[in-house]
Amino acid sequence: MKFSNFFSPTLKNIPAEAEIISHQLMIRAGMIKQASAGIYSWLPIGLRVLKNIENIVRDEQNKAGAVELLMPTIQSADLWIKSGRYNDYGKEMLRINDRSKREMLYGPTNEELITDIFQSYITSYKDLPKNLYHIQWKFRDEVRPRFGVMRGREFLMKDNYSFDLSEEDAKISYDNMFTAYIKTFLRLGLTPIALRAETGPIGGNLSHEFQILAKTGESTLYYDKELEKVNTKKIDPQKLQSYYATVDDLFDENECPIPKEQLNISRGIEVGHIFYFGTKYSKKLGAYVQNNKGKNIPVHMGSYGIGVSRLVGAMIEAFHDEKGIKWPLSVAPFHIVIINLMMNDEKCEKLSLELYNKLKKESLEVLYDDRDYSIGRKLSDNELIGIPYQVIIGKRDLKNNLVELKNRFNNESKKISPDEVLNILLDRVKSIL
Ligand code: 5CA
Repeated sequence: MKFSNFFSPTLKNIPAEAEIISHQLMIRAGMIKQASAGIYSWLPIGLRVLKNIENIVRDEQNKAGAVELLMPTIQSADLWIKSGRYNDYGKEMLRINDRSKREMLYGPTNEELITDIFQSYITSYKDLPKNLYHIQWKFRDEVRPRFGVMRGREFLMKDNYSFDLSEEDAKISYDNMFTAYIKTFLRLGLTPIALRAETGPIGGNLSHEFQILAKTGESTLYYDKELEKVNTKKIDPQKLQSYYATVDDLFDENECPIPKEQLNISRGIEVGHIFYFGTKYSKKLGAYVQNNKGKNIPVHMGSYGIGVSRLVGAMIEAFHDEKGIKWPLSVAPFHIVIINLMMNDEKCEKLSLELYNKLKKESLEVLYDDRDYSIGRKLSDNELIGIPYQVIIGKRDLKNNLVELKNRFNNESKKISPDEVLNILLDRVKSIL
């Protein structure tokens, strides 16, 4: 992609409405534009990152044995009236009337719809267990949308729903998702802490939140210090769940089972939340299967959510410096940016295009910054956007057959020959594809 043909509007000044760094950087780097309170357009750079994160989340779900489908954003109120949540959900639910005055809603979550799909087709224990998911936009009319995509009104969520014959089996599904969540967040380069949590409007009595440590997080976490040291290479969900770790709503100083010296209190961003709620929805919506004795029993269910669009903000909170964003290669909008500092120099232009074409041929995502802007503007824009590898081509160095290769993630840079640059990039970037 040539930058001159691309659309990536950067801003120099910090937007007044953005309180936290990730929100500021997302606006300044041209990732999102607010359409109305808590509702955003995703501009090209933002969309690329969102899709990359979505694909990692999807890949880990598929590896864990979950099966993808797609349910609509707009739902009929009927199933929600049956489950009893149409009134319970209150003002957070966006209610709409269609032209025939039928009551519709923009889905804040999908327990009802998926349970209805399940009960339409599955009637025997022989078809269990099942774990179905989708990645779809949700709408919650939050009282206080804030921090950009962190607490939006419209946001992208990955949500799955598990169906099992018994509580015992359902706990196996729960632990399987617990493990998949830890793997997903580690793969994104984040450090997740899993904590016991409130179940709220989803229901049930077993639930864990997955939080990323960040000073700007909205939740306060109370957890055993040991949790940060647990070896996550071999994830043991039972062991991780055995440590004391809880969110503020459930914390009681007088009932805390571990000594004060062992307790860490930190702020965090909730990036995932899992629930086991037994037969709450299956009984109301008729999701029964025949067991091996021919008896009809309601299935045991769990639901599991990851805030995909929230993760974009959470990752920026984790990966930035004073100049801008530092994307890990795995989710970066492009792998490499070639920055030609001298657009009117024939040699700079020739080499830039040559490298651009060679790297593109190897299926790498390359941006060629061919804009007719000042050197300062081009360099600062690229620091802000945070593409992990910068190849900086200038007239003076090129006389000595040198170009600069900068790693934006650790800010190390060196001047080497164009051939060496090519070898290094092919080696490093290809190894992660
Ligand atoms: N049905 C369940 C699990 S699928 C559910 O809806 N869980 S939830 O309410 O906890 O949401 C799941 C995840 O979506 C949260 O952990 C959070 O990361 C994300 N999320 C929730 N509300 C918002 C919001 N307003 N803006 C951005 N992300 C959100």
